[in-house]
Amino acid sequence: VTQYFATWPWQHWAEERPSAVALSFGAQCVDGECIGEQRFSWAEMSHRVDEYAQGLIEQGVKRDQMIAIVAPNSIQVIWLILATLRIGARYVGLNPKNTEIELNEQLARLNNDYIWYPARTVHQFTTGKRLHLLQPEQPRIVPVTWQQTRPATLTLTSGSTGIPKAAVHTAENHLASAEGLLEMMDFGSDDSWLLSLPLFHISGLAIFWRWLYRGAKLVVTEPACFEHSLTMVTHASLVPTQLQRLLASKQGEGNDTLRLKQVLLGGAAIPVSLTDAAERIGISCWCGYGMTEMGSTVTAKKADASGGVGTVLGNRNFMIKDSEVYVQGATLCLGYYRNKMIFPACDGEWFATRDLGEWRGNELHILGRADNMFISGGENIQPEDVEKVLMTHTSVRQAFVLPMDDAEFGQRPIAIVDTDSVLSNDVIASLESHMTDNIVSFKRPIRYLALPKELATSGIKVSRKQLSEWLALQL
Ligand code: 4YB
Repeated sequence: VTQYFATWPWQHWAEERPSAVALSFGAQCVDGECIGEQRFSWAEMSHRVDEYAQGLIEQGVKRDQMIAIVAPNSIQVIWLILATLRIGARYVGLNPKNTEIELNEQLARLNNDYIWYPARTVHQFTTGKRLHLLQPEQPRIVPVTWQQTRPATLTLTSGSTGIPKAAVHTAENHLASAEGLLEMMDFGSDDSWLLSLPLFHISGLAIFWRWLYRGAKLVVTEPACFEHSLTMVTHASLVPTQLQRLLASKQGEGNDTLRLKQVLLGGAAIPVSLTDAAERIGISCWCGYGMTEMGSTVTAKKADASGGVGTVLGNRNFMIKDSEVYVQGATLCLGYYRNKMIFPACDGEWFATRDLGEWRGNELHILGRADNMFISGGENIQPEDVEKVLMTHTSVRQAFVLPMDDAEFGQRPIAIVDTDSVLSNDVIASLESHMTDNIVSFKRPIRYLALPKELATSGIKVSRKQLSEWLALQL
């Protein structure tokens, strides 16, 4: 077992490189100019974390208690997570876009001791005492030492049931994840990673831990300056739709304004056409495959002409059994938190991802999720298989295929698409002819519907469960 740090990672960097910039936040773009950027060095940051940690202690927070945060990314959330770790408490982030009812259900299951949310929040929360980000009245030493095996974070992940599970990770899990990824991808201590994904999702949390692991710079900006902030960093993590939007907005321009060296993609199938287009304007893409339980990325590669997700990173293992991907390693969570206990995430030594995979051309290929498969007229349809073909149509930005009950076939495929222009009859005809040319008849969608806006943007991933509930109302 690797002992990653002898003390809190930020204290380590504060000793090693006290004046190096650790954090940048608050930058806004006004008329193409970057104003208001604030910075903290590792030394300043380390001092601040101790203060906020004392502030939490003064409000009664104890070791091993749980602090829930319901907020979009912000500098406050970064301080709170650091302070939470500093006092040996546990952080869980919730998606503020959930409804008040959903959030209160999730909180009730977590049974969090404390809660923090921004002042402007309109929701009323029913679990946990409200916390504030405070500096202490009297400076005192925080009597907690760094222990990398202590449960540190809980990350909600929605399974097929829709009831999210809370994966518990230690700092050791997260640092092992960072270490393995950064063996493959260059991320030096002078580099900066944009906090481009939410801290309530593993993809955002993984950025946080890579930053601490390397002692590099973390850049936190308002969602409104997202595009501009990409010009201020060397690294970013993006889901494919974010990269697609970025490219669409840059159409015709080169990448002169982007310092961005490397983008790590993941979370969903990554079209080769997308990484090709990014590479053409000078953005190096990495394709990753991962999941919450494994502390994010499991396999990765530099983007190339094949649609695979590369090979396994250090500190993880994987195998394919009966077409399903199984994973294990030092990054695997301790288990799921329920009723004040932690239940193992797997039966034996391997975590069953429920993803279907294939080892081909010396790399892993993800074929889709086992739970998504359905049968139409006796033939198996893997929706992701059909979606991949839909996505090769030039005007399709995102595509989902879902089953619709059918008296004759049992179920038949329906497509829900996000297209560049309105989904007119002409566009549908063009999609149909594209499918006729490229996929066997039983897999061709029998209807096309436009992806509703509210579902396209409600989170980092479109939820199939929500899509199918929406679909049921359309037919
Ligand atoms: C995939 C997939 C792929 C996941 N092809 N299906 O740091 C990172 O690794 C990162 C960088 C940028 C964007 C996202 C990430 C992530 O962490 C993503 C991790 C994630 O999505 N976790 S999850 O628990 O919400 O979902 C996991 C599931 O997502 C997997 O089991 C797959 O079904 C799917 N998935 N990467 C195809 N490249």
